[in-house]
Amino acid sequence: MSVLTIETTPIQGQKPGTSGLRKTTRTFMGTHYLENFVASIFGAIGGAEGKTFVLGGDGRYFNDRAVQVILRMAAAEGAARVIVGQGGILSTPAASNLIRTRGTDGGIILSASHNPGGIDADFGIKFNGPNGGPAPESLTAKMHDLTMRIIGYRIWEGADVDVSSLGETSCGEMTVEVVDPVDDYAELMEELFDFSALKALFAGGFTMRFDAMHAVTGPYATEILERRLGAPAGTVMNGNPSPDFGGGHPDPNPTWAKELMDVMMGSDATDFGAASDGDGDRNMIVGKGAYVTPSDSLAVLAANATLAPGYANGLAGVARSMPTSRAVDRVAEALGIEAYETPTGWKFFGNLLDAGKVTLCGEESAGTGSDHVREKDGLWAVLLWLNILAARKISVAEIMADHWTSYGRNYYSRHDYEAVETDKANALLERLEAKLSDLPGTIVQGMTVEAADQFAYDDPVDGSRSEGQGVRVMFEGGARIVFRLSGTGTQGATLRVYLEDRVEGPEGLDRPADEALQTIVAAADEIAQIHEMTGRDKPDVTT
Ligand code: G16
Repeated sequence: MSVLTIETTPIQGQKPGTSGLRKTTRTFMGTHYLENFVASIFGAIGGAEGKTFVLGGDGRYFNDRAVQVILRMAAAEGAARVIVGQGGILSTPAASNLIRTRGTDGGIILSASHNPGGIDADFGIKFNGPNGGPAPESLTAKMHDLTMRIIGYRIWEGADVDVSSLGETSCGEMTVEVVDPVDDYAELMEELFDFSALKALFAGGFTMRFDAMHAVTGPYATEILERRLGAPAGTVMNGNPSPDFGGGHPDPNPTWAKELMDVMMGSDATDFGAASDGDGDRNMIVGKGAYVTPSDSLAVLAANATLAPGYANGLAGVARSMPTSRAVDRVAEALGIEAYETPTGWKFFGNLLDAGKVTLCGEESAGTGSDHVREKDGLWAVLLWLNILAARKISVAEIMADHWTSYGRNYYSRHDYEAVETDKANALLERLEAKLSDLPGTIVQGMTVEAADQFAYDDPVDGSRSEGQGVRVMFEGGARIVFRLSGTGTQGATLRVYLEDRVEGPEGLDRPADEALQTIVAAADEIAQIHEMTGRDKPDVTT
């Protein structure tokens, strides 16, 4: 075996964000870019010698080349075995599952999630630890530090490894095991959910559309929904994955999953609609004429989880990211379980899940999941919804109405201002932070500010502290606005404004969200002077 040592120099900006390192595809294709980061991953985890890893990605442009580079680097570093999804493909939750069930030393996942794919779009890479979850901040900081000091990396010189056929092959002295990307994951779903009830549901004429958005969940959804559960062919739409996601933006929200939304809001709506993103960890839920916000979805899943066999013994606790609406807190209160509030980023749920403090977690960014893996899981959320619908035998709209009657409603929306000049976005937040201490007691759009702060999180398991996680402005009566910059964008800065208002009921529970939130939207602009500071009249995306 011939191992080459290649000289390199540090490349600026290889700092992992909310979820790994995400940059434009062309950046990743640049000389030494991928290699420097992969070498830094191996360095940060104390080397690859004798270790076993999982490797796969969402199939976006450059996935295939990156897989070959990583295999050769792992071989050069003395890794014992790499388990690769056939064709280099693994959805993020399926990768997390394999890392756990095969007892590996972690895995490398190639994805920029919901960001578009293609040579002129985005690529990404992240490392998940032996628990199957995204590397914590302490580890990503080490990776970044190593990228700043790297002088060389090792790579095995040889032909491409054939990852198109199932079975074992090798790369130098390292074993490469090519596995079916769907099998293990589909089996896990069968353990968690009542597949007989779901089969009976579809056999009884229940209709649904699952929009795979030309992304990685196509084969997973087709196998589970159409083959194992007997949903009619055509239930899965846009089910053929493509390297540029059919030229689309694989983000399951009403803006980007418009094709599905049009179906669900039209006269031919099916009973249930759902979508998933580039790497299969996000989900969107929509009923006939009824869009369910991710925050409400988390609350409904928490309130009804025991209807699924995998959760029949109840929930240990729940967790949500700070900007996620507090709807699930009400459910936790009623169930008498703890509700944790973490910073944005699935990695923050890992410790809580590992310590058995929570069973379900979720985020406003269309992510929900449980302790079955250590990632959010799009299809899992869809199957839990289906299990609930099969058990309760009422529509999505009826479930929502019932939920709001029992727990009150947290009207919620997120406004995104994308590709804002970084300086302007930073200035907006700095200005806001500077006036935080003056805000309490002031009246904005007729509402009194109760408290305002910059969110910091003390991890109850390992005691680590994460600061600067978003500006919160809380109003008397339960309304709240959160401002933060996205950690996943690749162009300029994305300003996210999270808007929430609380209605106890019984009146006022069924208003259109944009109407119910008008005053909060105006308050956000008044407090942050979004228009003045960014020059933007309206958000680019509203979820
Ligand atoms: C990632 C993280 C999520 C986070 C989301 C949005 O999701 O895993 O925890 O909520 O990004 O983050 P931001 O607001 O910083 O852009 P994904 O699906 O992109 O991996």
